[in-house]
Amino acid sequence: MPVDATLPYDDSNIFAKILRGEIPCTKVYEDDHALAFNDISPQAPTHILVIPKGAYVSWDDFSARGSDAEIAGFVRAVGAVARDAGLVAPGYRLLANAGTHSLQEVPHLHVHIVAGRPLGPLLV
Ligand code: IU
Repeated sequence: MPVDATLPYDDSNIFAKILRGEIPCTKVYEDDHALAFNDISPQAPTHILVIPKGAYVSWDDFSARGSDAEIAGFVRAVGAVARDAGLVAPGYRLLANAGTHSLQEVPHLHVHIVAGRPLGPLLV
């Protein structure tokens, strides 16, 4: 069921548990501000999720409450993951769902990095 992204952050969500080390993930990157791991149900040959370490539901929540250091660190981390995965030349897509209409399922901000095949136009 899609999340109501207007609700306060709920630290029982699965990505909060991954951040606390309570649930394993296939980690591909970690620094002070971000953790990146392979999506459990990949939609493309490369499908990585990048999450901030802070407790934020969505991009708009992060941009409102996150510190400049957290935001800059997270944006840099997303780019580093794309570079480290060798995605710059073939190209990749970033996507972040927020709220009911987007079908956001996990109420902790996550940026999808999808790549590894031609992705087609972004039309829904
Ligand atoms: P969404 O943007 O909230 O719809 O995306 C959630 C993603 O989290 C989706 O692609 C799931 O496959 C992925 N995921 C995961 O990688 N590990 C999990 O334990 C769960 C969901 I639950």
